[in-house]
Amino acid sequence: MSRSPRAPRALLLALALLPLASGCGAEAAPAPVCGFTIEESYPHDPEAFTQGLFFADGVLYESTGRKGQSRVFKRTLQSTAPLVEGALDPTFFGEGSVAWGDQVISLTWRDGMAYRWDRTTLKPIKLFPVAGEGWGLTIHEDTIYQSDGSSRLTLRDPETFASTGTLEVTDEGRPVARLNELEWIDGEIWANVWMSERIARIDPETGVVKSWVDLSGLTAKSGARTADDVLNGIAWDAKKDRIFVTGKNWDTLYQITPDCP
Ligand SMILES: [Ca+2]
Repeated sequence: MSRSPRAPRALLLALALLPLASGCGAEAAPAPVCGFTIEESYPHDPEAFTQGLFFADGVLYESTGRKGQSRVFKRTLQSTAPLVEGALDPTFFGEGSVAWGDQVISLTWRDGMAYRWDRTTLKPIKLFPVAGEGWGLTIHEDTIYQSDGSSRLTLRDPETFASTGTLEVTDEGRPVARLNELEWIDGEIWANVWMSERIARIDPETGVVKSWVDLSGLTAKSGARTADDVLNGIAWDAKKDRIFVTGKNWDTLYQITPDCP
């Protein structure tokens, strides 16, 4: 009887690779996918092409896109009517926004400019250049996190808007691209992924996705009319620990609770 000399060699190779393979697998396991519960539903302006959303001062702040329709405004949970609003230059396409001190800072998509607004009146204070694409913004203490449609978040100094670092976001060891609207929620960065119904819950130290919130079905439920009408808004009321989500031109804003802790 003759045995193929290749078999033992292949077996040895497989055995040699086994610890490495299992080690990698353990480190890069896919993040769990969780469902959600709708706690409350509130109205959302179906004409608002939502690009930024956050909750502060007891109200919602929203920033919207599209040239000629881009604005930042405050509204209550119960009504879509703006309490106060500011309009961007009509040639600009508005994007994400964040509050810092007595200001609101908002991005434009590909116009290379960003705004500082008076937090109370939403009158523009300053227009300043920012390189690259602007997508989402959120803030924790003195660090602003900005997305640009890639898998990498840029950390910024809120006073100067200078970059202070980057955070590569990964799941299963692979980059998670198209990160869009952001929210700092209780020690995590939440980011919805453009053109999907998923929100990544990101470890802000490592960039690793800890879990996914799968909001499947919410877009259709929200009166989305076109393929552009995607999930794109996450806000957190830190005082009452309430999480809100909405989307571009959705007719509803939802308070949700993820099924994962
Ligand atoms: Ca947000």
